[in-house]
Amino acid sequence: MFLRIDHVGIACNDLEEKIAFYESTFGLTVVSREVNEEQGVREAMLHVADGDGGASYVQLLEPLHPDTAVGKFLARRGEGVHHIGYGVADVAKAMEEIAGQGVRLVDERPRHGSMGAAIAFLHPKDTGGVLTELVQAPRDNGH
Ligand code: V0V
Ligand code: CO
Repeated sequence: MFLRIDHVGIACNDLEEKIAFYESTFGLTVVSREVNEEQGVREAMLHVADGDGGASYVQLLEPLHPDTAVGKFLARRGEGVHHIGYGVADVAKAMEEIAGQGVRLVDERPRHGSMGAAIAFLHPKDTGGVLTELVQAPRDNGH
């Protein structure tokens, strides 16, 4: 079902500071920056590698407000790994198959994600404490 790890989402307090760290320490390059009001984040994608199943990224996430998914996470746990995003060919199909196994979906329908992707989250309480995201990249993205 999964084609690749599309991205690892990392919660941070200061996006620009963390971008500078990832660029200077690991030599990664920012390929996209977006504000996603629906998800309550300002985020940047940094390219890590290209594989057979498509590219993989680190996604740095800064909350737009304290009362958002990432804002609450930061208040409770501090900075660190927030979610894993897996690449899938068909997000609606993957949602249906996974829900059929009894895993709760956070989203009833796919949402708008970074770089034109269609995304959906699975509830961390049903996935061993790991917030899990399904990512269907757009066709023109080389995936
Ligand atoms: C919360 N919990 C987590 C968690 N966030 N566990 C593991 N990883 C996380 N990231 C746990 C938390 O410790 C609580 O456990 C419980 O879930 C309820 O937490 P809460 O703070 O009361 O929060 P809720 O219930 O209001 O919301 C939790 C969910 C929410 C997961 C439903 O964060 C959500 O809807 N997330 C999906 C959207 C999202 O994260 N968007 C930002 C990334 P205890 O203490 O009760 O045991 S946007 C993105 O990735 C984009 C745009 C992209 O990739 O393109
Ligand atoms: Co994500």
